[in-house]
Amino acid sequence: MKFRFLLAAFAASMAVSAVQAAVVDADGDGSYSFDEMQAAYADLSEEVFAQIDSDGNGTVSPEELAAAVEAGVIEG
Ligand SMILES: [Ca+2]
Ligand SMILES: [Ca+2]
Repeated sequence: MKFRFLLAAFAASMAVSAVQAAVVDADGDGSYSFDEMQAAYADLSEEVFAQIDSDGNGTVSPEELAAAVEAGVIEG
């Protein structure tokens, strides 16, 4: 049971680090702007970006990015 939990946590951390490798926070502000996202996803549209930016503050946090990948909105 505990092993299963550790395995799931490990898989989750792997997924997050893969996402962080795909998108580079070029200005180092801790979140991903449309330009930063588009550098990793060349065909990203503003509609999809707005969908990923679930709190609508204009930037994508690592959590929003991970959620979008998990939901299949974008590839990790
Ligand atoms: Ca940034
Ligand atoms: Ca946001």
